[in-house]
Amino acid sequence: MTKPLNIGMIGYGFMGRAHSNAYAKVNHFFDLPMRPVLKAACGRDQAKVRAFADRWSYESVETDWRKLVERPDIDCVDICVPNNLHKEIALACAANKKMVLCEKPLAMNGAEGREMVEAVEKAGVANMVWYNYRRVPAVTLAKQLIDEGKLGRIFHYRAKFLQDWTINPELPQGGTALWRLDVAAAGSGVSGDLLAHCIDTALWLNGDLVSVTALTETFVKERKHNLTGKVEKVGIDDACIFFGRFANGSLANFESTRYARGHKALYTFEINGEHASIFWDLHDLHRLQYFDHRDGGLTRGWRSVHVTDGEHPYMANWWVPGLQIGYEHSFVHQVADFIKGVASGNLAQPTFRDAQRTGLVLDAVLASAKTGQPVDVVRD
Ligand code: SOE
Repeated sequence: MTKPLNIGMIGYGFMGRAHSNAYAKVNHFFDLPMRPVLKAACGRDQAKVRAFADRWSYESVETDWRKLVERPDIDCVDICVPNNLHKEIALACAANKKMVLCEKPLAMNGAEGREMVEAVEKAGVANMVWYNYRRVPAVTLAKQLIDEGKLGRIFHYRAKFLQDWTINPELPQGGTALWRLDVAAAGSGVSGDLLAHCIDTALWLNGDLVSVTALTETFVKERKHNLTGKVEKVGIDDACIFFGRFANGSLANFESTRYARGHKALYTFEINGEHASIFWDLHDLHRLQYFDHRDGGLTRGWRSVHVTDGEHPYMANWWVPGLQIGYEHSFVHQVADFIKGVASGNLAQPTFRDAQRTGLVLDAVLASAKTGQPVDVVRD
């Protein structure tokens, strides 16, 4: 029997939509012991949250997240609001024994993240952070190939996440759509928003980062603030570059920016090993580029694997071989894995504890950017 899993969604922006879509679709494609029920949507603006709830068929609305978290008919709370609210809501979820799914990055910094990990673990509630790119089938396949030892010893891990949407100096900071530019709401700039994805994938594929040396830049120093109407200092990093060392001895080379004209969401990573290399590109997300030096000499070269076959990760649940899926499916996969984890007692990753490792790398990156000196990553 499929049991209901009553979802309380806090926030109704881009991520509120991506997650709601995943809850609505997941049981159409995956055999699962639970079925998400869109019980309540929560947001401060009554008219907007009502419109969101109607569009996605949520049964009810709340305008105060505390009420939602306390409701006895909610099993699982999804936190899709700016980063400065994650901790308070997650702690309230733990206190009310609710399962909790949190948007990335987990927290404003490692200290907040630590409190959140402690709270959910002490309460014994299921928890997960939405680092969705792990569940793009081509990325999951990369993990499989690395774990099978196909690459051999890893020498290099190179990742970039490039965008170009904040170049205009007239763009304000703060408020509903632009909180990512406001340090008080976001905690950091591209490091927490974009590099966090690259770091999460890297720690998963290649293990811990032990030390980093970073540079950040804020190209536009002042912007009008939507909440105060005044021109205010910009506190976020517009661009962040770091290099570092992984525990396995390989070297890290990472870059993120919102000032790479022409690039909208160019997340790429390349891993170079002793025998083979892997390259992945979000703009072509259903392909994995693979080079194996052990291939026969004359035809040796990069293979572009179309990750759409039934034996590829997650693909047997979708269409027939050769037909590709996209960005939104990574969230569907994450919900499917979360439910399987809840049912088996073996929680799907990344849990809050896993995501905290990314938070601690971000702390080290931002600390290094202040001094230009290498900083060791703290281990909790
Ligand atoms: C920023 O533009 C953003 O939407 C991030 O917040 C997401 O995490 C990333 O996946 C796409 O870009």
